[in-house]
Amino acid sequence: MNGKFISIEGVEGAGKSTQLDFIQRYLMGQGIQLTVTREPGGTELGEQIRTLLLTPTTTGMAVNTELLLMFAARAEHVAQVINPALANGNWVLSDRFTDATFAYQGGGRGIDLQRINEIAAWTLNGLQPDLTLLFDLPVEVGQQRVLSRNQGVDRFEQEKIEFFERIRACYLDRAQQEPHRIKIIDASQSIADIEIQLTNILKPLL
Ligand code: Z5A
Repeated sequence: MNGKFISIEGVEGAGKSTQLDFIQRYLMGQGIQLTVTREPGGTELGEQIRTLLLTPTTTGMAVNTELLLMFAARAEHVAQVINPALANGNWVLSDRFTDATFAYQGGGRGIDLQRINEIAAWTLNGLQPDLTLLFDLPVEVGQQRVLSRNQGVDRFEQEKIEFFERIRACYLDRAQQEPHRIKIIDASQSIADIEIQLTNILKPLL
């Protein structure tokens, strides 16, 4: 029997990485064999593409190049990691997947969503998460958290606030269109309260 595929999404600083650890501990504590991975990346080739995409010194990348690199990394990720793990009965937990492309390259960069749909259909052969956890919070709160983390910023994090507002709106729009798959987490709450929200969503899946 195939395992379940869960993705985690949200604007920067929403707390995905923080809660990824909690979700991992929770699911593994229930005896689930879990593959934890991320996008862009998750494979050797995908991690090289990630470096190209995130390095702040990569300047002037055409939006279509950005879109196609996201899908190139994803095609590799699906073929090498996600599909084999699911076929093996493992669950897969991915820090971002295709919803991020709709939000960032569609909402953020302004690429036609229909074009993204077509590339997704061609590349993914219908694969989509069984559950997507959308960490939602006001963009400024996420940005404050990233700044207080005191690490360098990547190529996306250099963008203006309006870029991230469009991304947030696109994510929320998708959640409204697919309420059964995409569950909104109020990421402005405390870490402990978010863990309760996550447990309430994950429990029925078990
Ligand atoms: N991207 C794209 O454009 N298209 C695509 O198709 C895909 C991706 C797949 C990947 O970056 C970038 O690629 C991403 C989108 C783009 N760009 N951006 N921006 P990533 O996913 O690796 O990085 P990120 O999204 O920027 O994640 P992040 O900045 O690391 O945020 P996070 O993981 O959501 O947050 P965190 O590290 O867990 O928390 C941030 C800080 O807040 C940290 O100090 C925590 O201790 C603190 N924190 C966490 N939770 C809380 C709560 N509840 N209260 C208070 N403080 C908290």
